[in-house]
Amino acid sequence: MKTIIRMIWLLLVLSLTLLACQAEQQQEPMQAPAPSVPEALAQEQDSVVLPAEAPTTQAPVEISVIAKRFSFSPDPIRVKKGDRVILKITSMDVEHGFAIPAFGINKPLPPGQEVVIEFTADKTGTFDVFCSVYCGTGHKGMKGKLVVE
Ligand SMILES: [Cu+2]
Repeated sequence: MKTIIRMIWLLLVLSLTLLACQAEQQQEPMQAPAPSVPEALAQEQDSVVLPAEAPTTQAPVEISVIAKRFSFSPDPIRVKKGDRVILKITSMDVEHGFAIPAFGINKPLPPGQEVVIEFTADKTGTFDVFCSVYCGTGHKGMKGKLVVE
C-alpha cells in the first residue's frame, strides 16, 4: 500500500511540476507578443489601405432576373470569374424557386417580390439554374444556365 501511495505522491508532484513549467512557458510567449500587437495592427492597417487602391475589381455586378412560367430571363446569366454578383430576381406570376446548386444557392421567389441573392463567381464554367418550387405543369423544364467566363 505504501508504495502505491508513494507513487501517487510522485505522480502528483510530477504533474504539479509540469503544470508549473507550462505556466512559465505560457507566460513567456504571452509577454513577448504583447509589444508586437501594435505592430500587427499597423500591418493590418497597411494591408487595409492596399486593397482600397484597386476597388474596381470589387465592384459588384448587378443583374436583374425575371422568373415566370416556365423560364428565367436572361438565359444564360453571364458573369466573369471573380465577380461579386448580385442577382435581383422577381417572379412575375406564381411562386418559383431559384437554385444554382454549384454555388449553394436555393431561394424561394414569392410572386411580385424582388429577391436579392449575392454570391462570388469563384469558378469558371456553365452551371445549371433551375426552379426549385413546384409552379405548374412546366416546372420540370424551368431551367437556365449561369455562365462564368
Ligand atoms: Cu417551378
